[in-house]
Amino acid sequence: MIKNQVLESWIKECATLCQPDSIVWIDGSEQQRDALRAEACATGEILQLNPDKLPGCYYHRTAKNDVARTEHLTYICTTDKDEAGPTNNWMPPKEAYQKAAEIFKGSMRGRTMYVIPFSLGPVGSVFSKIGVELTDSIYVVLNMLIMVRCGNEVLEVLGESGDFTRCLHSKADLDEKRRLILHFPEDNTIWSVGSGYGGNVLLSKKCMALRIGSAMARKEGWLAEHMLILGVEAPSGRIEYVAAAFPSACGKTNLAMLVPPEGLTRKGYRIWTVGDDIAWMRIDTDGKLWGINPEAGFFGVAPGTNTKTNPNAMATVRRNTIFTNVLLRDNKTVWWEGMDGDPPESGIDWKGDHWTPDMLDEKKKPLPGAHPNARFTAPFTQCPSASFRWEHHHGVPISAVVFGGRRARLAPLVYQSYSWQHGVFVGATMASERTAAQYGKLGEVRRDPMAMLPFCGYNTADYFQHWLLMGQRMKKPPKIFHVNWFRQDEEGEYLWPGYGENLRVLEWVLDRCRGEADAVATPIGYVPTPDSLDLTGLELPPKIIEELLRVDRQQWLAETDSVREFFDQFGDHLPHALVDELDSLKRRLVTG
Ligand code: OXD
Ligand code: MN
Repeated sequence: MIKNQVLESWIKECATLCQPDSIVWIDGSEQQRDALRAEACATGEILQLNPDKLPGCYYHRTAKNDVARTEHLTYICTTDKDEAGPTNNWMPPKEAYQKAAEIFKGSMRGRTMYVIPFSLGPVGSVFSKIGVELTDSIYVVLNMLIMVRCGNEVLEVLGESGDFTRCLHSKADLDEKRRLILHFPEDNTIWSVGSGYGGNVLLSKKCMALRIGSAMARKEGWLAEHMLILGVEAPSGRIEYVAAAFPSACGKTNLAMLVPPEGLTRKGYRIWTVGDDIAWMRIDTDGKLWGINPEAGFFGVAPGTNTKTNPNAMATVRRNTIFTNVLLRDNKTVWWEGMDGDPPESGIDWKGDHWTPDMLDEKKKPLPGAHPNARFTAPFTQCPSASFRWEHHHGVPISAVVFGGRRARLAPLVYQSYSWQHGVFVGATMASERTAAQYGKLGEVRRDPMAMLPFCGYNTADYFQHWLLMGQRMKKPPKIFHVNWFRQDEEGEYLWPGYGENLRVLEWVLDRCRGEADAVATPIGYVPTPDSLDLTGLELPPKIIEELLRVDRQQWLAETDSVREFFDQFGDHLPHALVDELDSLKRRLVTG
């Protein structure tokens, strides 16, 4: 095996700090994986599920205080505070290393330190980056073996001198007061301590592929985005690809795995999933944008997933899947709120307590059996709609970029930006309103530019500038659109049926990219003419369609004030081009 001296001495350094009893290299073999599963079953860290009904599936519960990403404990650690920008938590690197080292010190005593070499992207592709995660959690190892390409083949590509992202993780004592998720873009390093929850500890995902990835992408001239990628196959056999960004909890995984409604399936439409969460995109020699999904698995939210909302996800998780914080049924299968059929008569809930469906919480609401952020970790290749180009070292050409938010009134079903620069403005001002089911005040608008607010590894205003520059470097940039599946009527009823029907909107988007669909120019962008959307088989009264496509000038004028307020926090870093776009929008709203 080739030795990489930098890697070896970094492992030594981390071992001196954490003091594990032993060090085990993850080689990517099935034998080693099976042995680790057996060991974790023996300690109770995971539990094997019913092998007849869920072959190769395992169950895990996190600590009760450790069930989601902890944004308030997540930091970008750069020498200069300005570099992290106003929307990130910041800590100077020296202080961050010192604070975390106190927690890491001796944290692996009595434990094994696993060394996981991994590749984000197909091993050896120009798109790909190598990381190495050191962790004291077998659960993390087993998840990483699904989520990314791991093992010896990655070390071969790393070679003697190759660079890699240094990812150090220890569960330590899982004390929330001793939990930190630290990113050091200047050192290509991530330190995560005190958590065992996926988003905080599968360091390839949000930490490397997005936070460190976005900082690398800026330096090297590419894009690391919180986006799904899907291919739409038309009846002619032509496949075109869309990259789409939505804030968390807006149905990104569902859209990525969309099953066309019956009418469109009969016509010959088909969706190919390339990725459901992260896209890395580069400009190729043809002057176009090409993208890959750097991951190899899905880490999806289980509650709400069923054969109507996402039949492909249900098929994906039937085998070789790790379920975290769902309800464990008496027959050693799993259940979650919003799954098909009736709830089981009893089971063990995500906290490990006996559960029956009639139980109430302290607010007299039904006691959930699964945590609302319960997850499945499943191999990408098990998805029935998995794209045959997923492993392609060159990725797929991106025809359209789609931004989406959850807006009850403001945004129409879909609109197209006037230019790349206008599209960047649309992405930068993306927002969602909180629904009754969410934390915070009902209707409150949360801006989440490009769905990257919690994931941008540097100053978000500089990130906008990077997007603008990327557009200037492309001969044929993708067209940029905005969608809103969540528009409501006066009674709060959704106007658009969503799910599979969203393909009708994607059809319009791709037709526009080819210059083949009609639209009307409005102050906010091009909106479909009612008959340019293919709505055959969908009984939507014309009045509803009109309402879905309506642009209300007064509401949009109020929106421009809120955008200005949002922009103000970035001071001098905000690109002038975005202020120009805001001024132009306002002018079009007043005079257009
Ligand atoms: C996720 C998220 O877990 O966006 O993918 O929160
Ligand atoms: Mn995500």
